[in-house]
Amino acid sequence: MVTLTQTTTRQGFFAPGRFEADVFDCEVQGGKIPEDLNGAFVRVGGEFFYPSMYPNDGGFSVDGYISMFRFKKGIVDYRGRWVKTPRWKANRAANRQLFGNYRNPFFDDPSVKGLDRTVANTAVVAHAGKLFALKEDALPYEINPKTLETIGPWDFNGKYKSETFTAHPRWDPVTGDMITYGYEASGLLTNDIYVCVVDKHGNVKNETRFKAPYLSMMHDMVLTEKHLVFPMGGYVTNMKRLKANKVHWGWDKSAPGYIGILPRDGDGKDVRWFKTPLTAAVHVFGGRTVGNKVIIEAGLYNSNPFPFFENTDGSPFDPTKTTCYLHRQTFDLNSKRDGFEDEIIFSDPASDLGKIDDRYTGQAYREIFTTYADPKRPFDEARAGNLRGRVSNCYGRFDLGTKKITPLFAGNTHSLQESTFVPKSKNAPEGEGYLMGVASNYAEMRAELIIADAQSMTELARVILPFRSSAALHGKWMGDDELDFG
Ligand code: V55
Ligand code: FE
Repeated sequence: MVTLTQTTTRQGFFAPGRFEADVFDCEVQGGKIPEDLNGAFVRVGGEFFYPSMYPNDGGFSVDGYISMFRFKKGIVDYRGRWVKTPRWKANRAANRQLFGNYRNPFFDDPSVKGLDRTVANTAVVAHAGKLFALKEDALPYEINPKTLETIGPWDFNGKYKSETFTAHPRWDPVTGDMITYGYEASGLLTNDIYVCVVDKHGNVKNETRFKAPYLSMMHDMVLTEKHLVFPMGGYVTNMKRLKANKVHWGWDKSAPGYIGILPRDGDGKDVRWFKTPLTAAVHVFGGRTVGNKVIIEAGLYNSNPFPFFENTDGSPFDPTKTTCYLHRQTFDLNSKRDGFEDEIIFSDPASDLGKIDDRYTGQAYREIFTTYADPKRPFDEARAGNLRGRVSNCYGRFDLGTKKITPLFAGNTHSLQESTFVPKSKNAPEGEGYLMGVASNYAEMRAELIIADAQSMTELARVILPFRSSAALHGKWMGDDELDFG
């Protein structure tokens, strides 16, 4: 029996869904589905099966739920399944939550000691014909792309030598190599980072290790033609925290921020650390190496944006300090200093859910697709509730050359999730293709997939689901040439 605790973040539109779904030939409004879209928009996020064991657990322990909009010749089918990790299966067998707080194994039910605790709820990737659901505390979980049923963890034939794997690996667009890493690579509270290159056939071809200045979250990285760039800092953990039944990370605003730069043709000992007064880096969009300079672009918060990672000094969470701006950071590898240039290149608040056209990873790109909140747009509070100013109501194509943003407004009862870019063809110019993403329609209590022309940012069609699909986090377009969706 389940008792679902009603917290403010789990009510109304955000109440747990508790079902798996198949919807064939989905309703489409406003236009036709382009017939050259063949593949699937695959997303993963959290959907509570059993709520957390402890009240301070927060949003990152929610059971992973993978879903896809499968496009075939102008018809879209939807499918949603929980990621059936050992944790999910153990909970189902016991009919209750057996696992304690986020990345803290010490207060789990004794029956699950030693079991993989991951919920695989953060991101999806396709590589060498396999589909994976990812979370940074464990190995990738392989998923059957036809059924979305879970196959199990994948260690690359025993060749991947870390207990963890990032939610945000990158691809070399020239070689098709996947460049990936894991932090806390040797297990709980270890401070080593493992970097691994997997070739386009799925074979590990290169690896190295290094240590961070201190153990902190390293959620994302940048790949350039010559370097890997790892921002970190602010999030701290230790045995004392874990033994006190706290979630893995606390936020220490006095801790320095660091950016590690590793030459791709080098070894872990060649990493160079730059230092910064703290800003919270969660996602980084892209970057490039130009001569002796490494340049990255990212949406950076002034402070920790996650209320469930509490301040270590005991002060309350301050939502006014979490505004996100688009930054450009320039690191001079010739300089002897550990400082660097940091410029805000777009001074309206954005979100850190930005994407470039993946084919330009590591190269000079011109466009970033972001999700953002425009407070000047209308919001229908009578129909959609008291959420004015708290919804991401626009997608934007941000042009780094002109510094102009071309918006797409989702509607006056909507809030947008992350978008994905789909090139029109393999060789289409940068940014020519489609942008798609899911909008939560709070008035109609349903999810709507928006499909737009990525250049004009005009809407082409909207796929309507007859229910809420609340909490997906990261998603990706995966073409029929990448995966066999059946
Ligand atoms: C993030 C999300 C996670 C996580 C660590 O968005 C970092 C950042 C959904 O889980 O475990
Ligand atoms: Fe992420």
